[in-house]
Amino acid sequence: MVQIEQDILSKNNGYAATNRQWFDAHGVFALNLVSSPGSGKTTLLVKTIARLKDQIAINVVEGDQQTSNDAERIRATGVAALQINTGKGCHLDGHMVGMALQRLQPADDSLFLIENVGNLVCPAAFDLGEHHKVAILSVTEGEDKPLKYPDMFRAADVMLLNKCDLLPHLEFDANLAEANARRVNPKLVVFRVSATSGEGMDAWLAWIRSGLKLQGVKRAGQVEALQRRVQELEHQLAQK
Ligand SMILES: Nc1nc2c(ncn2[C@@H]2O[C@H](COP(=O)(O)OP(=O)(O)O)[C@@H](O)[C@H]2O)c(=O)[nH]1
Ligand SMILES: [Mg+2]
Ligand SMILES: [Zn+2]
Repeated sequence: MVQIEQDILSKNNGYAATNRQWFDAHGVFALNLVSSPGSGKTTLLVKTIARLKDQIAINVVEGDQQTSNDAERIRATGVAALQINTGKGCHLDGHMVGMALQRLQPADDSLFLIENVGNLVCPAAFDLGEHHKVAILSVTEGEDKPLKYPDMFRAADVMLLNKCDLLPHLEFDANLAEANARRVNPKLVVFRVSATSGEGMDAWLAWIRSGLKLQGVKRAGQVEALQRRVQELEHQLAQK
């Protein structure tokens, strides 16, 4: 069993590495949204897209076991979305995202958003080639979820604490939830948001914009390094 698992994961990592190289070569910023079902991934994506789509080209991959409901919700915003149905599967993998890239053909310097299958367990183990996993925890799920599903909160670089508009009606302790998440991952960046009221969304959008800018700078750096290498080679040839 362990051997099979290792084989599957190492094959997946190969696909993921290819995806990441492609993203980096094109200045595309890729995020993988992971959470339990119903924490608000699709709602957050719709609101995020509505705020960014006039300035940034965006493509979306939607993962669910069945239905294309979420892709339809995304397409209603006017951006391209591809639905992947995993059937019995409970996560997206690197190969699926590679196929989606071929279909969607994202523009250079665009934003690529992946909504993973709602599941706090195995999407943590599957690299899709994204730059960051973004874990969504909603305030109706309990403060202890980062402790119960530590792999996911360790694999993520960002946590969106969603549905904060409901806090006045609940006994949820947002500080405790954040502390629990930081216990498993001290470097976690946390944004408290509400997809429905819009609170906290500015900071999340600013984080996306800066990640996208960094991708552009990295790509420019790659181009410069290549140009320098070509100059060096030409210089060497000229001396022969
Ligand atoms: N009160 C509140 N409800 C939300 C918020 N975000 C999402 N929801 C609701 O939570 C439910 C599940 O949202 P959805 O985006 O489909 O979650 P997903 O399964 O993670 O994609 C829907 O009924 C949403 O309207 C929020 O910030 N506040
Ligand atoms: Mg969804
Ligand atoms: Zn799975």
